[in-house]
Amino acid sequence: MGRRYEVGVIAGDGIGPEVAEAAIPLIEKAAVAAGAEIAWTRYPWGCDYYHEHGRMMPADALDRLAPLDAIFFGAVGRPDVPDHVSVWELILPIRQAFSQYVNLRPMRLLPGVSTPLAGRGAADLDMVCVRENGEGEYSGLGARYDQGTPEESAEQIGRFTRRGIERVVRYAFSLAASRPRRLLASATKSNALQHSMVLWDEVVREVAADFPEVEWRPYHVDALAARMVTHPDTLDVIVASNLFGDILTDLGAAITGSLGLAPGANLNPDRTHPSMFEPIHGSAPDIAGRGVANPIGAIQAGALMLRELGLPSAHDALQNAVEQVLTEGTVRTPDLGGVAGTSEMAEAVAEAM
Ligand code: GGG
Repeated sequence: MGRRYEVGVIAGDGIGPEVAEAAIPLIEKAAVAAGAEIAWTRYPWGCDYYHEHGRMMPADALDRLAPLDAIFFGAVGRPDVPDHVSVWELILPIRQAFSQYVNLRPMRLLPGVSTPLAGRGAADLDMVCVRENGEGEYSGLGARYDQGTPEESAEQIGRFTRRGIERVVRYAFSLAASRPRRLLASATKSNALQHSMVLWDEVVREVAADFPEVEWRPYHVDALAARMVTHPDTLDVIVASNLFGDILTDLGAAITGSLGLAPGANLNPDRTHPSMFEPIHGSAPDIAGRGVANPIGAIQAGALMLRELGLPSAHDALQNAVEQVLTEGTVRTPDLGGVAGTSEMAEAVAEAM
């Protein structure tokens, strides 16, 4: 047996545990076939933990996660805990503390999956969003004032640093340079956000000078959202701030078939701390507990994890199996128009491996 990897699992809430537990045996199988071993440690953190302990994860959670090779995350949030509490006490602190400043979200139309954009040049839809993942609109800065009075107001500060923009934009340009089309779209809104997005545009222009081989242009984020629907075939790599990237990638998932298919990787490119891998969907309380959630987003997140851990053949085996099952089209979860359950879908992928 080759290298042993320590992976922490935070399955979280709602459909998180259902899709994470369906994906884990497949990730394990792919790793073992590549001669590696994964030791999984499960952390029961999330909304149940919150009700028992008054917090989403323990005070020493980050210390316990820090030595791991990777974190595999399910989903966070439930109607009985305010969303801003669950998200701000679990997933966002991990991203920030571990400098996971790149949120990589591929948006590719997989074989056998239909897009609501049929006939709009979407046949070869293959985009990837590099979302800034630690600052911007999700810096957590701001306050409520004069609560309960007619003068009540709230401020949410989007804090962008030159360093924070520069590192994620550089990652995005490098990625674009490595892809066949070498295109990069930068999501901005500098006509209205006259401080933060003007800095964003300046830094993008500076970094672009180091990548003359990449054809790039800025788009106001509203125009970019429209372009994703009208001309998705003209887009390749998209670099976006935290909030813009969050929104654009849900749109990207919708036009590539289903939110249930979409994977995400919260990357620490400097490898000073573990990266974290998750399906991009949330906890979906409306279908939680029914065993019908699509596990493909979690399985593809697992494939990204294997690639980042240095197991490209394991990534390919898992990814090819997913694509084979989708191409055959006989096993489909309800989000893809079928009747298969979570475990049936995962079993089909296992058989295809
Ligand atoms: N599987 C990830 C998840 O549960 N996401 C919930 C969510 O909305 N997170 C906020 C974010 O991605 O920024």
